[in-house]
Amino acid sequence: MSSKEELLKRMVDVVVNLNVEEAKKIAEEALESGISPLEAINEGFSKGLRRVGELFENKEYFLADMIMAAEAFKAGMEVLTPHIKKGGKKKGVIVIGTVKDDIHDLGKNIVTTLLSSEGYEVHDLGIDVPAEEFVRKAQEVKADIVGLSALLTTTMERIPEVIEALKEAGLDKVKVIVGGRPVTPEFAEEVGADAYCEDAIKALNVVKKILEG
Ligand code: B12
Repeated sequence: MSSKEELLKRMVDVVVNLNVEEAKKIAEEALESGISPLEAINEGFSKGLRRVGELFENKEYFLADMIMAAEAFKAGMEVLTPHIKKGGKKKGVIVIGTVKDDIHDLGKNIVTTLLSSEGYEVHDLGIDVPAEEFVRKAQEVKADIVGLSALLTTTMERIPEVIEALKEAGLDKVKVIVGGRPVTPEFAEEVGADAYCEDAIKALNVVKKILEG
């Protein structure tokens, strides 16, 4: 195994082992060794959380473990995020948030960070955001795109509600991009979203395509 692969594997492991302190250390090590922050997030820490999700599903991990894993992830992210390079002038306006009744925000935050760092004006409404709030903010800031995150099978049903509310408010031109674990490209298409993004890099490419052609 190359030293890079080994570092990325250790990043997966610190999250699975719920080790907050080690997460910070390994994030620093990764940066020092020249691994890009995005690669570290996608191939390291995020994979660790995915594994934790599986362990939770198999009842090997409990809610408290999932909370600690999220803490380890956040600790690593704090080290990595400032190193995501900033660039570009304002290119478009995006409103993003996690749908109502859903409090997962780690993935959405990565998308927000990446899009902001690329020069998009991103308004992050946070978690548990009702449809009306997406509409209100999109009107206020004249959003080009609304991004919706849903991590639960129960809350992905909120996505069509937001799309409907945007239409009712006459915001037909606003593009809707969606992401989160249970969401699929088929679901996105079925409910009338403009794009499904499996990760933050895909989100950036999709946003670029929508706004810059
Ligand atoms: C960490 C975690 C938590 C943390 C969340 C902490 C936080 N601040 O976010 C805590 C402990 C709070 C939590 C709580 C719960 N969780 Co939880 N959680 C997870 C876990 C392990 C990881 C999620 C995560 O952050 N992944 C890492 C990020 C980087 O990936 P991501 O979210 O997929 O995001 C990427 C893409 O999806 C995409 N993306 C995401 N959002 C968006 C938005 C846009 C606009 C775009 C373009 C792209 C995009 O880009 C992101 C970056 O690459 C998942 C397992 C999993 N595989 O997802 C379970 C999971 C989602 N949770 C689950 C459950 C059941 C719960 C609880 C109901 C548990 C409980 N009994 O209370 C509660 C629900 C609380 C609520 N009302 O929301 C289940 C859902 C099952 C289901 N079918 O619905 C999962 C799948 C675990 C499992 N396998 O059972 N959870």
